[in-house]
Amino acid sequence: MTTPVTTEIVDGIGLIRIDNPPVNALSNAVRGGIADAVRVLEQDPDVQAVLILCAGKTFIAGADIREFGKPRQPPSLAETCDIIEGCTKPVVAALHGTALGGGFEIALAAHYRIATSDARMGLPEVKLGLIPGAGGANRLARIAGAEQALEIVIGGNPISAADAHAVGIVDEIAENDLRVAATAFAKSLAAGGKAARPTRARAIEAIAPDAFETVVARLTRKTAGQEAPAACADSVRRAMTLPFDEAVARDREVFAQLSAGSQSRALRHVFFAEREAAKLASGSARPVARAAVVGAGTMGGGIAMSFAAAGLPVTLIDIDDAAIERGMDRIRRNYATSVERGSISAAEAEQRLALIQTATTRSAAGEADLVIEAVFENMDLKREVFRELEAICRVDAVLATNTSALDVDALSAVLDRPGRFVGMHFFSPANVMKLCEIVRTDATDPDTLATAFATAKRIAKVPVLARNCDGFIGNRMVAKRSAQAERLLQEGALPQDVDEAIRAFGFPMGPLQTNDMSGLDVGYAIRKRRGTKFPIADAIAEAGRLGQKTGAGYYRYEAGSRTPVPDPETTRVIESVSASLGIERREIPREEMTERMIFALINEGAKIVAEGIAARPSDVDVVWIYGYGFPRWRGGPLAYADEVGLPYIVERLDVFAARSGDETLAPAPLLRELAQKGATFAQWQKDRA
Ligand code: T1G
Repeated sequence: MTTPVTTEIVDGIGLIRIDNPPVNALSNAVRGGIADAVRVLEQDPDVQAVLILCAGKTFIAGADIREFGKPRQPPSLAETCDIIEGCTKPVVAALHGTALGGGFEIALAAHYRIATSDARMGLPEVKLGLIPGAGGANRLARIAGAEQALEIVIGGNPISAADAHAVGIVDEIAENDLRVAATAFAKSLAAGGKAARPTRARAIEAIAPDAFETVVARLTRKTAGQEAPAACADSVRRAMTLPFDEAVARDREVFAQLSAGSQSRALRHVFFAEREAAKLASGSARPVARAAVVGAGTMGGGIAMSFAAAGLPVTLIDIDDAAIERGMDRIRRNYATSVERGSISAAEAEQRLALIQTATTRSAAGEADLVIEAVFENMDLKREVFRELEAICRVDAVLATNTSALDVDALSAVLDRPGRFVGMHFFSPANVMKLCEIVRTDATDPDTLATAFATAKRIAKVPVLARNCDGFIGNRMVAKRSAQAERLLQEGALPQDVDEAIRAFGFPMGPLQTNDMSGLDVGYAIRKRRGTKFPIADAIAEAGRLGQKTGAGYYRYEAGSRTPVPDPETTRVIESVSASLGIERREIPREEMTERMIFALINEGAKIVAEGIAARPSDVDVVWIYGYGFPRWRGGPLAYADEVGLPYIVERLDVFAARSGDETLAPAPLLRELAQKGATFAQWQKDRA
């Protein structure tokens, strides 16, 4: 078996080279190999300094996430770091690519760091529900100060080599070849008689307690419900107050607790789920150098902005100058807001605007490699658009629809070459939301699918494959939650109760508040078309309360404000509908509200995977996390169901269905079957892979 760690001595420098594709993760063999290599080189009289560097596209990107929960051989990562730090000869870490998590901890345990200018580094453990497990916070605080340590450990976002250099984390930026520059750097240390420089011996730059707490408060503001961010803050706090070894020992205990907990399990699940969802079994993507979007409304404009943000030229097409002007105006206002907020520079906004061309004839789509239709949700109109696009576009151009509600097979039937047609369902606001459901029809060919996937990734979206059905994956499930929200209102809840039950679960917004934001006329029109009735939602819309845009919906809104305020007028409408339905209103416990809405989602998710609408349960989780704000640390609806236990969910759904007479709440056959077998969605997915 080849070893992932090799050594070599060149001109008095002991090189430790790690080669463990794809990302040089710290497997048992890598940790042990580094520790052994340091020990050997330390003893070698020919070696004056030690250099750690990695093969492939990156420095060590962290612990091996697949090994979590499995038995580990010594040395632990903390021990490996101690051995590096304790080396009596200077140790240099040479960083390229992404030095993350345990990889960055290794680098911090080295005495010096040199990095390529495009290297990035950080401690993303918080995003996996963890704290740095091998003294990362303690060493980082000593090198860069407590405040930087808080930013990096709680924020979890990597920083650039230049920023790391500015705060003293990186000692030198390699101007050209990393190995050459790092060897020269190590030699200069040896020549200058520079000794080992153990990080643990350095003092921490002080920060006043109130200033510390202010930074913690800012960084943890949006992390309600999660354990890891506060644990990360505690780790930095301990770095300042406890002796090094004691602080690291406590870190290791906390790390062990967190990694055995449900939140970290959920977050690790999502890490792999989103990578799995983005993979396709077949097809090769065609290059996309220019896109076109037909329809300059809110959706079309947001999609065009996503292309521009990725540096891809896009033509935005609508029927006349007025429509284009309205669309471009909205786009310009969006950019102005981003510049104001500092999320992009004025120059970047200009560059992006310059990539968005406009046209008032559909023939302008002729140059595009991929065209996305985003016109009004009307079958006849869309069919007409696609018939025309087929005549205009090259035969190898992909034709995509952004429909969220129409039958994509029926749409594709108007084309002579339906193989090039696919659904690309973006979520509103499309320039912000990451999810893109890629909907295949019975005729979509593999290359078309691959092109849609590659394009979605290129514009920084998370693509998930769906098959055709009413609502695809996400909206089909959301409809079940909406139905429960309506029932809860009829039975005794008020909008603020329903929304709070969902927010307390960890969603950023409740369903009714969300409806107010998107406009209550949308759902009303869909229900009318389908002949379904939501008596309370209908009564509110019929009263002209269409949500934020009319100043009132489920809530009322002060002029210019988006803050929902509970409204006695809504209460009156709700109570009168309950009375007219002959329902005696009751106080509904919060837990029941949460369970009815969440379990309804899970139940529909089970039907969706059983029917093959979603390729796997973890895809449903990705859809909900990226499209609907499902709390990532709960893993998505189906991972959450596994965590809660399927028998409990079946039992509760049976109770809810019996009590309400609502057939849609009866447990899905797959859910019942898995529960009876004591199985999980995760197992079912694995068995079928
Ligand atoms: N462990 C195992 N597999 C990993 C991995 C890891 N740490 N990182 C990536 N992979 C796999 C990934 O699943 C994919 O596999 C392939 O590598 C390429 O990844 C003790 C607790 C490094 C920026 O959180 O952020 O250290 O799908 O498609 O876009 O304190 O991967 O091909 O089979 O994402 O070029 C901390 C996680 C761990 C880094 C590269 N580290 N990784 O992005 O490629 S916790 C992380 C990333 C820790 C210590 C602790 C990214 C990347 P496959 P990719 P990429």
